[in-house]
Amino acid sequence: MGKINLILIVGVLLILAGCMQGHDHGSHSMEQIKAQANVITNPSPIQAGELTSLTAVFKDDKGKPLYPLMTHHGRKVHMLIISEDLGMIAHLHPDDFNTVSEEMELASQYEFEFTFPKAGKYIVALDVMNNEGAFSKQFVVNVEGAEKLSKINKDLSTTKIFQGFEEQGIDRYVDPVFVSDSISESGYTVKFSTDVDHPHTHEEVTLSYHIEKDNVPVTDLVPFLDAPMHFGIVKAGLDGFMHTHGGPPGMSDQDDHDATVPDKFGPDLEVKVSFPEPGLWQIFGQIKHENKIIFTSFMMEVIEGHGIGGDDE
Ligand SMILES: [Cu+2]
Repeated sequence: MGKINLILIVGVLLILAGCMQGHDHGSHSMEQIKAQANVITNPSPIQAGELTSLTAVFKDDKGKPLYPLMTHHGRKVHMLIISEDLGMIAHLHPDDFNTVSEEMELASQYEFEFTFPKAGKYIVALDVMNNEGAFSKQFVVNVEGAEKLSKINKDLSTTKIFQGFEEQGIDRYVDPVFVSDSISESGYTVKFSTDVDHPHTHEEVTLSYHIEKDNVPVTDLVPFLDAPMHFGIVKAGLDGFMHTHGGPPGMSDQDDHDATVPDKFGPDLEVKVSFPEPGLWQIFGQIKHENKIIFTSFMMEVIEGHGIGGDDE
């Protein structure tokens, strides 16, 4: 009897964990399916500066390989890696490294490669979708090595210059991007603003971006992986994460896979989000201009709201 109760409790806890993940997609969350994911790294533990293979394994709620996965935003499996100092991001897909074979798809096992630059903690966030809905899962991995990640540099500035990185194949850029190092003369000036001065938790906030190059508004941004703008939004401490998409004003709801994506747009972009937890959040954005991929990064402080937590619809 006691054993059965324990199993029930564990079951309920797992379902609760699943529900919490359902809120990871911000204000416009898609239907979240029940599934499981795991990441196997080689070497394990991961060593800084050493090429690491990461294998993501997806299972349905019955423990069978999660198959077939649907292409969303140009790829079947998306991985974002962000360092605990909030200074580094990478956005990877299995197809960036190898042709995804039918065997891999049937087993729902997908391989990635990455060299973690320094020792410390990183969030590894996975996103997949099938015809029933979306599934998101995050892991925090610990990387060993002599050179450690630095502390978070709290920087609430709202105008920054970001470099464009030449794509390595169409919509492919697999190297770590250090946002603090990306200030350069030839960069893009990005102005960040929000429609509320002090965002509260569970409150819809519009984050707006204005992009210029050499003092001229950029009006010919192009979609990157089937969305005008991609976002990886992570909380200091790596205990909160959202992966979402934005677009030109009026077309910012880009999480629906039937959303219209314009061919050319700019200089203004926005995304609507709702933060589940108070704290310091880093908002990484990704846009594309010509053959360059631009990673933006701004910091925001979110304060506890008055509403009842939990439901951010
Ligand atoms: Cu992706």
